[in-house]
Amino acid sequence: MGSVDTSLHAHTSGRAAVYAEKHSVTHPLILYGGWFCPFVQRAWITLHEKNIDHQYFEINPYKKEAEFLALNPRGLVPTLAVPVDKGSRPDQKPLYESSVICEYLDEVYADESSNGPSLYPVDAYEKARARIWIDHVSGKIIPAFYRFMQHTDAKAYTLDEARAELLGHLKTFIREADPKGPFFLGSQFSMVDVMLAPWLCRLFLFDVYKQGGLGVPARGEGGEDENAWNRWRVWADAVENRESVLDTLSERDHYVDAYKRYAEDTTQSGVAKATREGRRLP
Ligand SMILES: N[C@@H](CCC(=O)N[C@@H](CS)C(=O)NCC(=O)O)C(=O)O
Repeated sequence: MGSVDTSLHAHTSGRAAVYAEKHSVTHPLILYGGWFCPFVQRAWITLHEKNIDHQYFEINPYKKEAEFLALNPRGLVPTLAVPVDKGSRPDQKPLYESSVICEYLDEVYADESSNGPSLYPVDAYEKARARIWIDHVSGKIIPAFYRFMQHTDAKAYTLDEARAELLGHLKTFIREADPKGPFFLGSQFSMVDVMLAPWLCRLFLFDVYKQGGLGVPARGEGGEDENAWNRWRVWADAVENRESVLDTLSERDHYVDAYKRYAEDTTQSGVAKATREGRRLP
């Protein structure tokens, strides 16, 4: 994979280090993660929200150890090792794909007294509608995030086009949010919020790395989009300050270091390569 992505800070830091340490003891439910990875943070937030006992195991997915590949042939984090009772011998089976992991955790850990409410609405229509916006996050917002982050002068599209694409998808998203808020579905934090939260926490990187920054207009300067951006600020503030989000974040400077290779478009990560080649993200 080259030295590019293996020079990452090796461990969680800040509040994520505290949370990881609390979950460092051997447990049959194991989350294999990388502190920098937004897909991992989705799974981590879900574990935290639902108060699920587990072990967090930090790995560098760019160094594909045989043991890790045996669990997840795709060699990606997050990977979840799930306990399965095979008669007398407890065993583990792997699960991967962040959205699949989150859905699984929500479904299996459903004891309201210890796990709290489901992260999905109970009503079938509302649940299906939540999935539309989860799909919008994964299929539209996230690919646009990487196209913007990996923009260089060598691209066939301009920086302004990349920025407009991301902002357009964010506006479409927030216009569908419950107007009262603060979360997407209203007063309850839900899976829609979980799915976008990690990238929300990384939006500051556009101000660090891209000329003109993220480009969300300041209050009062949103023109015809003023209401949408005001609603965006309410959502962003509520999600960024959610305990489960704060507890799964490392130090800002470490993200700045980790995303330099994305901003310069030199990283060899699967996500970056797919973005470069115009393919669907892994
Ligand atoms: N679709 C996957 C994406 C996971 C992913 O791309 N993880 C990255 C880290 S952020 C990874 O493991 N990369 C290793 C590689 O690209 O070789 C998910 O949602 O879980």
